[in-house]
Amino acid sequence: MLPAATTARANANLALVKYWGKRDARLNLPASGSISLTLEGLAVEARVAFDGGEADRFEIDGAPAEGDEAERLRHFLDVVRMEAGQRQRASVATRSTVPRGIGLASSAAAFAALALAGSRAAGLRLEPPALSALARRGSGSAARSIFGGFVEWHRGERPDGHDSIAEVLASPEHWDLRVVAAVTTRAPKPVSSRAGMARAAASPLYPAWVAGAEADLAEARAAVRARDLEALGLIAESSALKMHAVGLAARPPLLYWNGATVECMHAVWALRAAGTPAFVTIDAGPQVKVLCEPADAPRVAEVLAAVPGVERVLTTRPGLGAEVIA
Ligand code: 2P0
Repeated sequence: MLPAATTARANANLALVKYWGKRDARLNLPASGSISLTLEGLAVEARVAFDGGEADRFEIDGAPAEGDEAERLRHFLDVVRMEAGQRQRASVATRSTVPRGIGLASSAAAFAALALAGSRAAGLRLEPPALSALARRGSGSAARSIFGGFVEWHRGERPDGHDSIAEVLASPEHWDLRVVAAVTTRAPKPVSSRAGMARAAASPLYPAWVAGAEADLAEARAAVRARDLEALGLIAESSALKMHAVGLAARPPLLYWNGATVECMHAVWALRAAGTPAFVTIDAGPQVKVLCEPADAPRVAEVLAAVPGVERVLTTRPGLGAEVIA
């Protein structure tokens, strides 16, 4: 008899040293390691029950999932079933606490929550490293959202990926930073992260990107441990801009930014030149995230909100890892 439905919650994470490229696309094994900060309040809750029936059933924020989205969820459930050695079909419902359609709802939070809820509902009790490896199969960056605070996801060397798991670098309490996010569009992004990474791998700049990762990771690790905002901010900014440069040099080019994205960068750099330590990072989309001290967050938010094209500004802080909530 399988346990009843299980519900788990996981937060999104912001990469400070980016994951951008794979050494194995089927297993979501990264070409290099990455370091992230798990963010409070940008959560997905997932309820999973292996309750039999003819087929898996998926609901996302109250609406049935279809097409590629459903296929990706079904594939992930197959991975969970394989691990648990069982065949029952499941019903899955996810609910995002992030306002939908603002480009901050994250597959990392969703697959971390699904890995925890799904494995428990299938009768497995996985330790955090195994949970991280399972979440990675759904979405690479989900390996990091299993853990709270500052997290490193290791590239690993093994072809089976068992050593490509995330671990905690420092707890959320270690360093009370703020992340201020500027939403510059609500339109869905034209190129998914997965497709973007595949295109970037053919860029002439890709080998340099991969070759530089170890040095970036070492610098970021040391900055986190020392709570050195300037060191962490400069490496995070550099990692993000290098990631986007790889895409710019690809054919066809990959550019996730819009005009407001660029104006936000200039605004943050002007603020920094005037003495406020604030640092930009950008993921596979046009939103701008800024790292800063808690005391400076209101000023950073005000400056970003004044940039033409910025629709909304949100402030968040280090958050917890995945947990079972029901
Ligand atoms: C990151 N991103 O490190 C990087 C930076 C986006 C930009 O991880 O194909 O959804 O599922 O492994 O994890 C987004 O990619 O990609 C991502 P898959 P994922 O956060």
